[in-house]
Amino acid sequence: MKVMEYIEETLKKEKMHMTLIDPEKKTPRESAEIALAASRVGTHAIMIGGSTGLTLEMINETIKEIKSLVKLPVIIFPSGAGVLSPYADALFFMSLLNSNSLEYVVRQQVRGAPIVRKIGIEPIPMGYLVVEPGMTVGRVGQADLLRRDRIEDAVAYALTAQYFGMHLVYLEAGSGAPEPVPPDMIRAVKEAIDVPLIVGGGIRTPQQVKKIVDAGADIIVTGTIVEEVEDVESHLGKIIAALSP
Ligand code: 1GP
Repeated sequence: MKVMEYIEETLKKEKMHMTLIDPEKKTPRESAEIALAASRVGTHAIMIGGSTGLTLEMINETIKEIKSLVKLPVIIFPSGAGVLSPYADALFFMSLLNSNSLEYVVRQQVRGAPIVRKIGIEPIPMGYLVVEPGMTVGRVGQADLLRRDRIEDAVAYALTAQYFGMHLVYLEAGSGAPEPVPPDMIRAVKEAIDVPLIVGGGIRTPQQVKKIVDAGADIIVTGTIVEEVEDVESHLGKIIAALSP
């Protein structure tokens, strides 16, 4: 089954959680152990990415190690065209639609497209929208940050992603953000679009997950918490349990 089909089929039954791992912050073995712990408590997919300093070799080694321990789909969450690994199952073929730089809207994608074709991984077209404060990805991606109080802007960008034919919309507050994307913004975007909505950045507690899911997010992404906590299973278990009504 293709990864996008797996996402669509899973969303018919339940909300989803994806675990983001940054190969720059952990050894391949540590990353694989985090992925294994996350899989034991029900995460639905492993995303691999980071905003800075990643090499293809680090990504390849990390994905190989993860694949040796877990059966979940591994999806590349790319910072650019240089990180497209043949060992992954899929790639978020994404455009940072509210970037001021064409580099992140389309040029990296133009560089990556022939590589995607050559290595044969599944591209999943996704509109990526960076909301204040944006953190590293906002800065590196030269985002014209979506203001937290300008909900209509987020709705307009999300609709643009859908009308371009993108299969997913991702509302991103930035990794390590002090607060996740506001629930009112999530609610308004979800009401406007028909494609699944991913929300990530700054999600640390089950209470936040509940608010985000109640507002209409279909998929939540957490990264930082698995890097910081000792007991990934226990912490992530509570986060994932909060997805269910
Ligand atoms: C970043 O949305 C993801 O791209 C995850 O953010 O690291 O804050 O969980 P955190």
